[in-house]
Amino acid sequence: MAHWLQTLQNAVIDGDKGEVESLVNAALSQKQPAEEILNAGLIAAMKEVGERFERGDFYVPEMLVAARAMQAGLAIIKPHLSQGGVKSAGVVVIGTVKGDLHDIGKNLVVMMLESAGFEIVDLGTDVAPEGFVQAVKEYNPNLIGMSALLTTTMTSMKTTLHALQEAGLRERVKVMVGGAPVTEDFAREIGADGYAPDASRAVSLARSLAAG
Ligand code: B1M
Repeated sequence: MAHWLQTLQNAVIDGDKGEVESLVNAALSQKQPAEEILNAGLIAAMKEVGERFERGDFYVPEMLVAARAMQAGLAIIKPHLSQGGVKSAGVVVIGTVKGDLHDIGKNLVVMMLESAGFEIVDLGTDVAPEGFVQAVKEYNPNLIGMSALLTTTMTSMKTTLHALQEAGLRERVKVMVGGAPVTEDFAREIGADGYAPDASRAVSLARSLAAG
């Protein structure tokens, strides 16, 4: 692995926000591709953070500072991922489901969808089924996107789909789901319209769902 990537990963893992910011800026000024900084630098580092947490080498505070450092890096590369000036590809209401506070992956999906020309209504984290229902009434989106990072909160996706059905809104929107524990099978089982394993595939899925 290139030395600068290893250094960037270490800075995220150590939760050194200032160092992450200066390393991302330096990489961009050396014309390193934003996608490589994102995937091989920031995302790879968060994977390592998760593995350390699983092994018991890291606790919640370390995860939290690493997440803050990653978000700082994301904010810097955001404009470099955008193509800008694209006409609206559709409206997406998106949120992390009830009980779940993880938002880095969801924010990344938002960023990529924005770059692809979607208008986004971001409901944030810990969004109850009623929150999604209300947003469909208010914004009349083409799509709903739900993110979950915990096995315990995945079930809230099913509850939300049920709430949409109950409110008579299910036919009005397509629903896509994602997040580390979510699978294609799970998506099918709960009756979602699609599943994407990462942010770039979320864009192709959103395009095909919005077109259909
Ligand atoms: Co948490 N956490 N966490 N955590 N955390 C995980 C998810 C965990 C896997 C760590 C581990 O044990 N290895 C584990 C879950 C175990 C499980 O349920 N299977 C876990 C746990 C247990 C917890 C707590 C319960 C810990 C505790 O308190 N004891 C607690 C729960 C809090 C809550 O939500 N109620 C908790 C808390 C936290 C922090 C707050 C400290 C922090 C989150 C900060 C934040 O998000 N603002 C945190 C972090 C950082 C993680 C890890 C380390 C990293 C998550 C991340 O940001 N990944 C994570 C371990 C891991 O995932 N390796 C872990 C990077 C991100 C780019 O990837 O989110 O997967 P991801 O998103 C991807 C795809 O999944 C996909 O695209 C994204 C980009 O490619 N995607 C979608 C995501 N959403 C999508 C939606 C789509 C389509 C694609 O369509 C709509």
